[in-house]
Amino acid sequence: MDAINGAKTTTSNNAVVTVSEAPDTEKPVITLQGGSTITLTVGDTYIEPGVSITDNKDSEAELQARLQITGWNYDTSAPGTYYLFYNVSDAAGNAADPKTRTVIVAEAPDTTPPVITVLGDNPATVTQGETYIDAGATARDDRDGDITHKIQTSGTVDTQTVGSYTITYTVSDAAGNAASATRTVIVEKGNGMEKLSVLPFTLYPNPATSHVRITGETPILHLKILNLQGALVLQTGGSGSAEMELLVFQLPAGIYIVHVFFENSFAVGKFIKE
Ligand SMILES: [Ca+2]
Ligand SMILES: [Ca+2]
Repeated sequence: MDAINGAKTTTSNNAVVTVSEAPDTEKPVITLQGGSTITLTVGDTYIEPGVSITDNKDSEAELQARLQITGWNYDTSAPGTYYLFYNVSDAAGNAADPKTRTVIVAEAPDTTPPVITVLGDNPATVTQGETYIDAGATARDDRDGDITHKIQTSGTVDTQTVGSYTITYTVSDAAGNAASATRTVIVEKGNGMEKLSVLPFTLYPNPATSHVRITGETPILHLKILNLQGALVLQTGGSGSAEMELLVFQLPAGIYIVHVFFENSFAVGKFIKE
């Protein structure tokens, strides 16, 4: 019996015997080529690796012609997980077990470093002996957004020494792309005088820890102490004498400006609280 050409008629002893082929009930088998999961990057072109199909009767070429691929439309413009479904039936109508391929379209890797914005003046200047307060920087990344909190700041400014200093800000995004920016800080020479006015008065000890004694030549009416931001931190009336002692132990360490009000005159001094 010829199994390939279906029914065959043979003649024997003048009798006609017709042998019918058993109906095809065997379904084709689909095998995915290229793996059941394919990973791409956004913007990549999907290339269908195809399938192989076997069947007990139909040729692969016939089955490939009847293969149906449905599901995903091959659009790789958006990241996501997509599915392709493979179906085929043989000529006798036996459907293969469908196969599914998963296509993962991954976001393109982050290769763009963050951008650091240095706030305030650059270069910044500070007078010798005064406190330098850095204005800081912000950082934004194309993927991570605001990553200001991840900025590392390095460098020091010795405000006691005239010169040029560099503050360096560095930051990396989650993918490890690094950025850095710098600020130049110039410590300028001050007037070199501890007392800003020419009115004679002394201020000691300086630096101070617990108290400051101020001695003028005329009675002191009252005193004000301001911080370098100009905020009044201490105020007191005078004692009627040319000498006063101020308790400063409660002040945070730093540099302070003293306004001394004498009769008919005014003077300004500066001291360091340790
Ligand atoms: Ca079949
Ligand atoms: Ca980035």
